[in-house]
Amino acid sequence: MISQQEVVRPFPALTTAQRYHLDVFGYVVIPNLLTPDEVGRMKEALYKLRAELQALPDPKTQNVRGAFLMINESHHAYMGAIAPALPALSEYATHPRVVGASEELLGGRARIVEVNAHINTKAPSWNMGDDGQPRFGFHRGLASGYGMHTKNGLYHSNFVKVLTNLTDLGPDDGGTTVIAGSHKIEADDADIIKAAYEDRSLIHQVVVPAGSGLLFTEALMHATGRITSDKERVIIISGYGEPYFPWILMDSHQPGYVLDPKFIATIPEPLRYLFVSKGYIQRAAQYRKLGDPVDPREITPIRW
Ligand SMILES: O=C(O)CCC(=O)C(=O)O
Repeated sequence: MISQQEVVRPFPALTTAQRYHLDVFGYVVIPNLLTPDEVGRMKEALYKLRAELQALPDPKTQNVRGAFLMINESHHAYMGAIAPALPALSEYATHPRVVGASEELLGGRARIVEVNAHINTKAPSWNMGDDGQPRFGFHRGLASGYGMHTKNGLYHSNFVKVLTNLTDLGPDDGGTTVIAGSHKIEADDADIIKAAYEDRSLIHQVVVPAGSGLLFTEALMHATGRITSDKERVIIISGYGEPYFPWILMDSHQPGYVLDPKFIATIPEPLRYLFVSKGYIQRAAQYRKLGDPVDPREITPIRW
């Protein structure tokens, strides 16, 4: 069981239908994961952080309270390690509904391993196939069959993400694309991508209102979607692993980065376990059955 000294989060976090969808396709969209107020505060924080980062003399090698720019182009800012930079961003990664969703797929206690965000608009050019259809940068952080197990017939993964769109995503607004069911296919990635381009119904795209969360296992092949509208897309992503996972540094030009002890000192005690590992075997395994009802509690997040 998960200790009561830790922040309360919903379990099960998904309805039976959402859990079924997650198992079949490797992802599920959770509507209203964030409230409109949370969406507004987190979006404002991302704009503030982008401005601070872009004002640095050398944004490629310098950071703002640990956060740094991985892509800095006029149509695309990709910010990494953002959780410690501003309270609203720490709030995202530790939000009970976000963490609860990740823990359901992990099958136990989560640890934050990365927190990133994209602010992007239509790209000046896009890779198109010979068939005239767009290509995507499909990738995954786990090989299929690795880091997974089943319990009560349900799929669990030791590296999962919750990606929440802070702007509405219509069909032309670049919602994340995934290759449905690829988390279970132990074939070459290139062959899976080939299959998806041959039959585009295998490629699912997120088309949802702001505040919706995409929960997926990193064994699922996924990619940024193509924006063809004039709208800006803002998304925030947190990655969770088993408690013994490290905080992942996603950029080699900032070697040796670790969480700042000054930031660690500000973490509210019930959220500490999400950032700071207590040891190796701290999974606190927790499993549902498919038919178990979703936890109905409204849990108030801790404000930073
Ligand atoms: O930009 C997106 O929609 C997908 C982000 C992504 O590929 C990732 O988090 O690995």
